[in-house]
Amino acid sequence: MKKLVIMLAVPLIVSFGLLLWIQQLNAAQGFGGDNTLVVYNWGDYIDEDLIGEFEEQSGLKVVYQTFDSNEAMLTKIEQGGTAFDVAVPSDYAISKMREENLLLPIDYDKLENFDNIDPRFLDKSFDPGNKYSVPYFWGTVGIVYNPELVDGEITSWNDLWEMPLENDILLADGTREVMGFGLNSLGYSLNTTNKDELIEAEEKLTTLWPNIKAIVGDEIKMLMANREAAAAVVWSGDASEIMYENEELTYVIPVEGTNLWFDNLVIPSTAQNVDGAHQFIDFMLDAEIAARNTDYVGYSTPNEAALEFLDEEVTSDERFYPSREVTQNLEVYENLGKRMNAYYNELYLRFKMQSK
Ligand code: SPD
Repeated sequence: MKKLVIMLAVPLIVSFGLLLWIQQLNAAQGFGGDNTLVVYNWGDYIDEDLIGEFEEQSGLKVVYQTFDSNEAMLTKIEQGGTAFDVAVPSDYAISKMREENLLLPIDYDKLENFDNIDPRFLDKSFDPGNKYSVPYFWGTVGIVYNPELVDGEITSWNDLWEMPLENDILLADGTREVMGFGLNSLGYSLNTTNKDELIEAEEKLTTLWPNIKAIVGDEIKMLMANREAAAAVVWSGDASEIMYENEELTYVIPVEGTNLWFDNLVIPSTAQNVDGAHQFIDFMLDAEIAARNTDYVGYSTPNEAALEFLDEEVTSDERFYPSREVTQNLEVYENLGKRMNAYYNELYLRFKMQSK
């Protein structure tokens, strides 16, 4: 009996201690608690005016932090040092967070605006029934290019190797994105776990180095808009933003296929302000707010009710709002498990280290 009490008490004391430690750490950093909301989002992924408006409306102080990859976000949340109330992971990262018990279920009684979401973006395999996540933006990975700087039309991943593009290509820095197009260019799945296919993709990517100018983050938009490179592998929303800055450019979903991705709002399990998190998610789901955010960020919204407030020229553009017929042939990243993720990272790092 004594043994049983100890067995039950130890995990409880450890969890309580961890919670206390997180609270103290947050307090020391100047945030956390009932009047604060800690939001963790991708860089360049919100109209920051909306944060101020939410603060005014809710009376909460928003502490806003950004990340530049799912891997960076996951590491920080897994470490547990900061108690984020809302985060914005992508599909496969959501599946991983569910597996690791890092998410709290969404209380749909607290979301008045959830019906604004187009059902097409719900109930995906990474979160059946949307128990833990609410759609934020979606899109594809493809090639944005400047027809004036390229000799011909780019339609496929293999054009990046075959067209005269020496030192003229930028790549968005992401393991899955780069390994993914290497695999797709060979006709393989971007979720493959076949090591021979992965090595072949890495070796093929290495032969692209003479054409690669740089591997970069959010600055890719500014570089492309300023004609610093002829083509870039990017998320569709970045392409739309670049094309807004420079109308010469265009975006293509390569013929071999590509990644279809979904970024969703979630509530991490260490959240200190679960009620505030729901208020924030519901605010972002409001049709007019979502439309303003979409207009500002340039990515594609899953919020059907927001579409009527957006320019039809944008929402009917199949490059950024591809139809079901197109998306059904694209692949969503799967959560490949710890070992395979590490293997993808290892190959990507090896590829990066072979830069000229
Ligand atoms: N600057 C905002 C970038 C958001 C990109 N999210 C796409 C993730 C695809 N896995």
